[in-house]
Amino acid sequence: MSTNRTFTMIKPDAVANGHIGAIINDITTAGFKIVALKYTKLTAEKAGAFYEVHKERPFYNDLVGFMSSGPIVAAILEKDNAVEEFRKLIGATDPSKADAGTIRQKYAKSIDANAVHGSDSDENAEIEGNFFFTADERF
Ligand code: YYY
Ligand code: MG
Repeated sequence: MSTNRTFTMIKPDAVANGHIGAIINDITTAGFKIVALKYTKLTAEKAGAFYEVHKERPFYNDLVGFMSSGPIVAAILEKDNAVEEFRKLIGATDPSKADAGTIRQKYAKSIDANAVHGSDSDENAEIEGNFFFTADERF
């Protein structure tokens, strides 16, 4: 059974390049409702914990460094079939392979600085949303 929520971050590259407003507009225009929203910056420790599942991968240290390099926007989004629908909206991990019109195709420059995160399962959406938001910060 799929739930109707997913978790996203607008990553440091997209924030630094001034794309917060455009990306949030794409997300809401696609029919997602924002049920939690936060502008914050991850410490290296927090970024490392968030991406713990990738800790054996060769890109892990660079990923943690990048994700803690500047502010991000975290959000919980609601829509039917949210996880899958949001992965479609953001496009492939490598922006050079992302379909035209997807957020990564429009706003990302490289696979390591790829503008946005999107949860890959209902279970991870729940875990990741709880990582950033307390019960009184989501509606
Ligand atoms: O879920 P998604 O973000 O599309 O990709 P993951 O395979 O979960 O990797 C997480 C994150 O790691 C990715 O968004 C960028 C970075 N990364 C990388 O820098 N180099 C790779 N070859 C693969 C992933
Ligand atoms: Mg992933």
